[in-house]
Amino acid sequence: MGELSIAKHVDYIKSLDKKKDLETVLTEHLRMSGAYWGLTSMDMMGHLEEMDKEAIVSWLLRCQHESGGFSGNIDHDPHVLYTLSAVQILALYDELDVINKDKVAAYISQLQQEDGSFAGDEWGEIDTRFSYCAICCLSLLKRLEKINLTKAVEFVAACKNFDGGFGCTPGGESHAGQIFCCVGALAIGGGLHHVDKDLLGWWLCERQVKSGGLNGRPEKLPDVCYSWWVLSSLVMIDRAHWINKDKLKQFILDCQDKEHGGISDRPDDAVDVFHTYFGIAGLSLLEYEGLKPIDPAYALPVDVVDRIFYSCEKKQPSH
Ligand code: GRG
Ligand code: ZN
Repeated sequence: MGELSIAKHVDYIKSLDKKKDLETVLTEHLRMSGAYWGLTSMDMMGHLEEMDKEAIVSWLLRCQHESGGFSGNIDHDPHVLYTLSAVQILALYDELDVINKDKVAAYISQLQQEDGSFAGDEWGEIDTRFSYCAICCLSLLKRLEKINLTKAVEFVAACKNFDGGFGCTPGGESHAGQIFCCVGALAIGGGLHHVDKDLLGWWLCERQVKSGGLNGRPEKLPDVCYSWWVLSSLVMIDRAHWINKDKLKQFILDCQDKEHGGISDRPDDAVDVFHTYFGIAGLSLLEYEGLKPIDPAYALPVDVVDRIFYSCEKKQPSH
């Protein structure tokens, strides 16, 4: 089996900030999530301190709006997706106290709808991705009491399908990305009993194809990012041993650009920071040597999550 080229991936992520190519311009609006993917990768590889924390946190704070929500970049509109990424970055840096947590919580709670679902922003699109973002973010801020958690969990449970999977809204097709969001939201919100673990575990492990990679739905191509969406879900329902871990490890390693660093969706495709993060996060779940372990529900290194929930005097976690 090949090796993870950690030094190359560290250089690749460090180079991203300086790049001014087309891809950078096209993804400017989601820079907050890009920063979360890059910084979390650096932390898992043990190189977070090589990034300019002060500059990152001061840019991040300029992305916060009067409403309390964060946008993907300065002068863009706030969205719950970027609000979660901003909070995750602050959690990585142990700087959650620099924001007014009540204000962020107020932004998120006004996105909750009567049926328990969440809109992503003021335009009102509903999606279980936003339920996950809201629940994960409020849990990290220790402000879950600011929403109706019972209704939030019920809405996610209502998105469960006959095949054990979950979709964007009730009746929506099962997709591994939405399954991560729903299982993660249920895990954090105390609703994992709504999951049929054997049925969902079966559907998820059927996502592994011949090459060892995982796809997101039946008949689709494998893609490195599903190493996260599928495997984190399997870990949360205690069924990770139902896939061939060595073959998945090999598939991820085969997607590296060993010369310039970075990981792509499939072998020999162009690399990007999204797939670099999900490849490394997948390997972390597979307990790859030299990587920090990652929490499957919070999508943050376990030590970061432990610092938030266990480092105070309290004996019990508050999530
Ligand atoms: C903190 C990890 C973390 C996530 C935040 C945004 C979000 C919450 C979750 C996104 C979940 C999701 C829907 C992931 C899927 C992304 C993806 C690869 C979509 C592609 O879908 P298709 O149908 O591609 O275009 P396939 O693979 O089915 O051909
Ligand atoms: Zn992908």
